[in-house]
Amino acid sequence: MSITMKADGLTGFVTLDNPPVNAIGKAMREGLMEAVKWAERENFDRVIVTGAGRAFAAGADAREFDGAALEPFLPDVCDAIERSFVPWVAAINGVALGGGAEIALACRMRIAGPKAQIGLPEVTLGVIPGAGGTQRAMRLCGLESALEMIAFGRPLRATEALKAGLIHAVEVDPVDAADMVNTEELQCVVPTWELPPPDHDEAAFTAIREKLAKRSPGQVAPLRAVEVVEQGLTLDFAEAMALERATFLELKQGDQSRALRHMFFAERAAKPPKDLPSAPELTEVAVVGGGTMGAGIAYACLSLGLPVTLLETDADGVERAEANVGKLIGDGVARGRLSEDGEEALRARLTATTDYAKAANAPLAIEAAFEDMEVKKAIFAQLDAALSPDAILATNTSYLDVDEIAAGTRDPSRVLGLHFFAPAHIMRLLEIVKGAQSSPKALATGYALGKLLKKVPVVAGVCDGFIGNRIYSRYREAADTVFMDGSTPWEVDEAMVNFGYAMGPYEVADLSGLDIGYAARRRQDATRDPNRRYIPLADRMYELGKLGKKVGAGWYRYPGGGGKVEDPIVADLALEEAHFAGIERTEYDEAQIVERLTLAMINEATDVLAEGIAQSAADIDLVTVFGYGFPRWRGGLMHYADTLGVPQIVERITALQAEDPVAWKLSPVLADCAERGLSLAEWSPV
Ligand code: T1G
Repeated sequence: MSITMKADGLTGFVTLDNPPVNAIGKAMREGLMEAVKWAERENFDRVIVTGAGRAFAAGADAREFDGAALEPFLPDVCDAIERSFVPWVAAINGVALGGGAEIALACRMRIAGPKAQIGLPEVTLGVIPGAGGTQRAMRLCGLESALEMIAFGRPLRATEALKAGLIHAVEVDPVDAADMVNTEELQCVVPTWELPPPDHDEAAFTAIREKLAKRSPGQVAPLRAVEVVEQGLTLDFAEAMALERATFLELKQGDQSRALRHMFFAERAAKPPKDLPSAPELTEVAVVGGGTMGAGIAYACLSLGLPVTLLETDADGVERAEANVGKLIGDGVARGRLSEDGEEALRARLTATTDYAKAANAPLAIEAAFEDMEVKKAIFAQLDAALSPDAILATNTSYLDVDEIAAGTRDPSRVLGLHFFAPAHIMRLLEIVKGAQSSPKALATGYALGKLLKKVPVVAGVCDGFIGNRIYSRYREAADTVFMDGSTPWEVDEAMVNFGYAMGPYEVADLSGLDIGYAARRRQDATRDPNRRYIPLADRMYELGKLGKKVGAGWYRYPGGGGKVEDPIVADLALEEAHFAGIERTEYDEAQIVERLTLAMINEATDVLAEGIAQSAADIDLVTVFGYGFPRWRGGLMHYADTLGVPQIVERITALQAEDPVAWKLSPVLADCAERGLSLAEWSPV
């Protein structure tokens, strides 16, 4: 499918028709080229182009980007539309993104429906607009709006686009409205390319570059897009278009675009397997525990219209739970996400109680109580008794054994883990932990909740830390090892921020609280490999009461006012411990820090893959990006590993074994990939 053409009097109707969102592939470009010729043959007084279904057009078909560009190229299609003597009117019925917006910008007029959006999100795929967006947008809406649109890729709503000058009108029925435009008026509209470019505005370019340095550090495409816009101001249109095209073609072959496209499609592939049964209708949800996580989960469900029974142990607990949810509602109102009515309706859907019978009809219960096995088993026994035998019982535990929890219930097949990430109503990752006996119906229910909450669902097997926390624990261990052997926490954090994380591991630990890591390490004492080097620095911090930001001091000091300062006492701690351990400390440079922390994660992640805890390398990419802040423009941990290349990784880990053969024991999957000449994305057990 590509486009349909229909004549009605002197009007030609062209409909972009490539379900589900009218991505613009070769066939559609050919169809549009044909439509231009058809309209001229028929000597129409206008062509009205619109989209079939819910979208106008989602942009160029990103699946074509891996191969060589195929003619007709989209910029040529846009030029043909724009220069035709038959004027085209874009009736923007839905999202017009990337190439979809560029087709609209090449039309003589643009009329949008009230729900339409127009955007140039190419940088989110690591490229720049490649069909005139960098040159046409600024001619229509001026430099500042165009730079903002292109550099950050945020689409404009119809009313915003009208205000910015990108479109001529917002109409309930844009096709009808386009049909009623006066022909003479239409003929008088100057084609976009003939409009003069805006004057150069140094302040605008300085401002956008400063914003990009803060919001998109490390990303190449946004800066290149700004460059092409700036150069376009002084080039003639054709030269500017050639520059834009060359830049687009160069970037689409680059690592960052490949990584961002990988993430785009991996996120959309995170769907329930086709053989899962349909899930029970989620008419309501029970949540056990109204603490930070429970309140966040409850609020997420409430916000999507689900009634929630929030179960607590006593009246105080109920009061605290209501207050915690109330705070989230208040935040929602303050941020304008909740209207007055919305707030009232949401509060009305919440029942906080100690009475489990109130949750009797819930098809799903999510336990989010204290991370203690006995506490959880007691709760599951109550849920078992109070809810229907068909109800699915989920635990939000972040590391406890889901199978052990399930074993305490009458029917372990209805138990699974649903591991949310704090803040539960914001973080998109949802680890669906599949117990040994979790039924397909239980899994389907987890997916259904994930879809409802717009989460990125990833199935994990049962082990300590499932996928994400297990990999993260190696990241933390490697960081503490580098700290012990030579660097400071702030040097480690700076290295990882420059690698692309929003925050380094020490600042993250200070935010989440050092007591969490301490409890995890104590839990692992009994099963830890006695031959594995143990770094005591985080324990020392705990013993010193340096629990992080919440107490004003952790790896950093927080003197008040929001900032953090390096703490020489912490740096000295490593000197002291290293001295006791007889360690000759080494000054690591940034590259060495990044290498150690990323290779430690990659090595552990390939074990996670080997053991079937994760079902694919792409799933590990989703977990690391959506749950732990791995830079999306590096494609997630395993995609990044494949850009390094398995042979290089094996060589470097082998070299590091000289420092510590236990910590750097090579994962069998890495060895297997090296032997079979496979990438991690290609690996599967033979
Ligand atoms: N290319 C290929 N497939 C696409 C696609 C695209 N641009 N957009 C969506 N799909 C697929 C998607 O993979 C999924 O497939 C299905 O459509 C539904 O998508 C020259 C170079 C439009 C807001 O960056 O933002 O134009 O999983 O699940 O939630 O300058 O899709 O069903 O098999 O996301 O309703 C610029 C990307 C491209 C927009 C709809 N365009 N798409 O969201 O559905 S580069 C974009 C989106 C470009 C030009 C440049 C969203 C959406 P499947 P979905 P949705």
